[in-house]
Amino acid sequence: SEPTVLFARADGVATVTLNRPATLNSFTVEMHAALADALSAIASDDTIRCTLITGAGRGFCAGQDLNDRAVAPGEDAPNIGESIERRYNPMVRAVRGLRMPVICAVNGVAAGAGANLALACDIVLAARSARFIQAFCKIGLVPDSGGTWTLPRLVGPARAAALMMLGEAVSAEQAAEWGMIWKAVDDDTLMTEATALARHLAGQPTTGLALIKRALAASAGNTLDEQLDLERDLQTLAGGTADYAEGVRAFLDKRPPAFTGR
Ligand code: T3D
Repeated sequence: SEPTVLFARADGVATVTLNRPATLNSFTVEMHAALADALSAIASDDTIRCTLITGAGRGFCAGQDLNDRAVAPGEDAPNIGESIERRYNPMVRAVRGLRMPVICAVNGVAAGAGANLALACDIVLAARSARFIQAFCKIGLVPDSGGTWTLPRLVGPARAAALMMLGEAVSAEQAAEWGMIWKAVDDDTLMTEATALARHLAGQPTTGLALIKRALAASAGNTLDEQLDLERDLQTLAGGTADYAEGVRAFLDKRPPAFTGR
């Protein structure tokens, strides 16, 4: 049968494609395992300097496959907290933990954990026809996959509360206007734009970008004083990289830099 996740590496870019298009790439145990394998292969391959996540078919990801969640009357409720602990939380930690930029190309509807997987990525591009839906409330659940952390930080608490309690769809353009994502782009150019961006990032100072990622992640829980100290420490590391030396040399030589990622 078809793999539930497609994984390709080229030009320093790993492309991960969720591949259960008949159910809008909703998550099964099998797809979670395949995605976890892909993310761990990426984490241990230092030739990969950018990751691109997208979906096959007309949707990006519709969250948990609800076919696996039907409960007959009288039957015990499944312990879905265990599914969060074993699958959704490790997925978000793996994406956030990658030491490189992670781009999400949201090719179509992103609902439930699918929406929040996208929001866990560093740079999100969405096709103009894509929608973001915090669908959880409609079936009695709480937004997961980090959504209650990312969404209020991205769009503010007022919009986050309404989106999470109403489950209304947000268009790609609205999402970009609100700062939930980086950009809405035409459907037919999404993948060319996302791939070009991924290739560009794969040629940039990868260690420096990883340090930027650390600074951004820490800023959510830090005071300005703590963040200033962290910036000093991260800049110390950045200043020791070969790419920094090359960046300065190339600037002074008036030539394009050749970064190695180190
Ligand atoms: O359980 C745990 O482990 C806890 C974790 C929870 C994480 C979660 O993500 S909970 C939230 C689960 N997701 C949803 O509630 C979203 C359900 N889907 C929808 O609301 C709609 O499908 C969409 C708004 C995403 C898209 O609507 P539309 O009209 O564009 O497409 P559609 O016709 O509804 O869907 C197309 C097909 O995909 C359809 O199948 P069919 O009729 O062609 O055979 C539909 O049933 C299927 N599909 C879509 N989403 C899911 C799904 N099948 C199973 N599970 C889904 N989540």
